[in-house]
Amino acid sequence: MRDGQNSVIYRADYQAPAYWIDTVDLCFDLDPAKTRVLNKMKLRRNADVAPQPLRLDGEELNLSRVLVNGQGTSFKIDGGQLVLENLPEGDQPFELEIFTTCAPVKNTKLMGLYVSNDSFFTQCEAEGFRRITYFLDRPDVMASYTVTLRADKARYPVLLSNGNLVDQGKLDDGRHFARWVDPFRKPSYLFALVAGQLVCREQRITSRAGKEHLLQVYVRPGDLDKTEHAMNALMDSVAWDEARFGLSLDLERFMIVATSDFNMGAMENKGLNIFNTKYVLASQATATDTDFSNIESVVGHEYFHNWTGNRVTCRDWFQLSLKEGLTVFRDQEFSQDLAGEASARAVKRIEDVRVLRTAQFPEDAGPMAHPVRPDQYLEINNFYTVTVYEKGAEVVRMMQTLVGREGFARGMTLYFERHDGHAVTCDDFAQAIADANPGSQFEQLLPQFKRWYSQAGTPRVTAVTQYDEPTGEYRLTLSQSCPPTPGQEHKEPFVIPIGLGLLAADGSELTSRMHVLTQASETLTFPGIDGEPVPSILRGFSAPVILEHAYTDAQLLTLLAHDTDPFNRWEAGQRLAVNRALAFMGQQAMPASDIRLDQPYIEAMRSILRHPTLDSAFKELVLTLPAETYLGEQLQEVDPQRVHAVREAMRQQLAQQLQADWQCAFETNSDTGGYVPDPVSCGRRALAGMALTHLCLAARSGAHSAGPGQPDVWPGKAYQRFKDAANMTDRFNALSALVISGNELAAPALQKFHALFKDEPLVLDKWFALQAGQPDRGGNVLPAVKQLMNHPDFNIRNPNRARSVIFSYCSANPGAFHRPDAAGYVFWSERVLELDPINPQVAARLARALDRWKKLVEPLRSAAREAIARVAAKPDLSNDVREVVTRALA
Ligand code: 0A1
Ligand code: ZN
Repeated sequence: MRDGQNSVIYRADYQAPAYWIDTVDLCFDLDPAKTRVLNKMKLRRNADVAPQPLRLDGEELNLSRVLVNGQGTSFKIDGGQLVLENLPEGDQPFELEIFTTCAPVKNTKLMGLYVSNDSFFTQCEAEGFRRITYFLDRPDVMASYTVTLRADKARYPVLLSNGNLVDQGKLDDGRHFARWVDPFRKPSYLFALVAGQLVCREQRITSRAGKEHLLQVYVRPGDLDKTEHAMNALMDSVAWDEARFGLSLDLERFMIVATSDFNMGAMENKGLNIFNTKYVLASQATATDTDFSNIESVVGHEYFHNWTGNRVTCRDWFQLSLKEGLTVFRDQEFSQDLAGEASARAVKRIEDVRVLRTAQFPEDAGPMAHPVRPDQYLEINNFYTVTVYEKGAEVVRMMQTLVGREGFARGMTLYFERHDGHAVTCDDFAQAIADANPGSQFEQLLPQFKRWYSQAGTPRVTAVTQYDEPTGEYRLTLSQSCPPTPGQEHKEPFVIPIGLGLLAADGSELTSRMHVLTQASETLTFPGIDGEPVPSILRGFSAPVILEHAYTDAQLLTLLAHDTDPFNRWEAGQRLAVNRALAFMGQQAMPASDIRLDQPYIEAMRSILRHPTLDSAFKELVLTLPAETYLGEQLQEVDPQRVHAVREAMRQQLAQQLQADWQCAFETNSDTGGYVPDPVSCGRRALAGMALTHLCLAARSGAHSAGPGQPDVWPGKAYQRFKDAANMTDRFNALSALVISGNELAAPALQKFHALFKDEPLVLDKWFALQAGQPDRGGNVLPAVKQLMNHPDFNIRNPNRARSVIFSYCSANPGAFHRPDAAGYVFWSERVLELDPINPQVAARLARALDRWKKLVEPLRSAAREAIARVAAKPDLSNDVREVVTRALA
């Protein structure tokens, strides 16, 4: 029988804990096969709750002894929980001592205490602590921790836990110990320990407040030269939180430790953040600009959790967005502030919105749709979602938009005044923002605004305009609706801040303002407008909604050329592309090779590419066609191979028609000098890489500049650049250009790349991912993926490696995955079932690759349903996978 609950948990059922745990004294004898854990706790009854037995959570533990106030006691194990009925009566504190063992080396789920590369790591969020010892493993039970670690000194020279090191020394038999005391009370999910052969980069800093702190980044020996960027990001994070929100580092020592076996990106354990190596290690030779930028935001994210998550935590897991939405918002703001210039901030904003629209919108329209504050779950690990994180961040962003930056900062201050040291709810946060802004529109609208927390689904805003020539009156009617989602048929109107502007036909700006839409439909009137204007609606993507407006091509071209709002300028280009893609897809009979892009569109793209003052990064975003998943979402019924073919054909057209312009873009952007991952040089490298891909694509068609009949120079140039590149961004972009264009030089380049980086796991992940994600040519990708799984460097137990091959194919390569012969789906179901007993969290993420199966055209739809049903039919599935497939079939 599986440990733990097998039934759905409801938010409405929340009850305060029957006991409090005040102190925890943990002693670990670390051994991979059998680690002994002695857990001494001081508990007391919660006087506000009716007397009841103590039920402590536990999972995969071997229990040896239980003592209450030093005496043996009776107990039972019920559904994995340790139940104690004969406890001292009254509200006097009592001592509970529990001795258990566990087997870290057998822990393939990477939850609780596990071994990676002969070092020990822990992961306790959300419910991993119960795999270490019996406990009230819920975030509203906050205790003070003392931790003693004992281990073989030669094998595990570094022993770390949360807080401050108070003692260390030698033991018998070559063992040693370290004792750590965390000065802050915390929930069990923030507990961490690390033990192993590690080295660290150190930095002493003095905060604005004049306090001294020690920052450390721990990695495996040999990786130290890849920690500078993470350390810089950490120092920037400390300075930023002080400057922007007045929040200082509250610990003498702050540690980051990297592990190559990790289910997610990173974890904010108090004072001892544990990171996936992917978000720590970077050198110009091994990491791309994107890696550098991700490291900056993940380091920031985890650091900012120290206040938003750790000092103030969640009452229960339904409130997850309280810490995650807010902390994503904070890391997005951090990255924008570091980017500096307005145009670089806009680029970051567009990138964030792109993630929201390509990943969160589909989630919100599919079987796993849930509110930012969910109402129920079977497995909480399934709710670390783009909805809780990214949509949650948009909800916080709208609050800031509505009360202004200063008003929002005041709200944050009030939030910490009220709730520091407590476990609270999303309502508490929203209330603090409102109360700090008395008399504001936000305060008045608070109850309605909170629907963003309770109602799932992406709202649609429809804009209809009317211009009355004789009077010069322009009317804009905005209407909102929200489609039904599982369990929520009917939706009430949201509070939707809508950034608005009007442009004259010549592109000059006539007016701009923020309108707050609260009704189902509202009409705004603009008097005295001379000539029909072009509306720029939802500027800056001021709300996470789908905007529907029947823009004409002419209007979109005006916006693309002139809008003062960079987001809407980019958006106009995307709309032009979406309209064309949809038109081509409507012409079912037309072979993709016959697709021709019209001159006005080509010219618009040319003028962006040739623009004398626009940033390279912005150009790259505009020239990037909307993602296949985004295009698929615009359709009633999706044939992913057709979507892929149409998008590829459009890209091929851009490659051919703009060949001279790509060449110019490449030449002016290809030399960025000494490597610095700043926004300007990153943008230039991105555009140069894009240009190279298009030039290689154009070469494929034979329409090359060298003239008919002559071999084209660009694949050769790409190969040369691949070989000579001084940084991974240029090298990988050149390699991708060859792979994407299907050039014969791709094979030798891939071989060389592997030989160069065979000892760099994170680079090998890129090598695997590039091949599993390559454009399909006659069904060649699935056999390649199967071969990659037989490669000696493949290991399904390592989440990064599994993601780089299996997810890159199933989740990120729709054109290759959705095969008419259903072989992609068969592969998917086999991998989900293979992964589930190893690591249910990773399996459940993979299971979501078929979330949108109901939208597929036949026969794909039936084949996908069958594959999901095959997974669902397997007895003894984890809760994680069971929840995903049951919802998919509902
Ligand atoms: N709180 C972390 C995310 C996280 C959640 C669960 C994990 O368990 C495998 C790990 C990390 C964050 O937001 O960064
Ligand atoms: Zn987080």
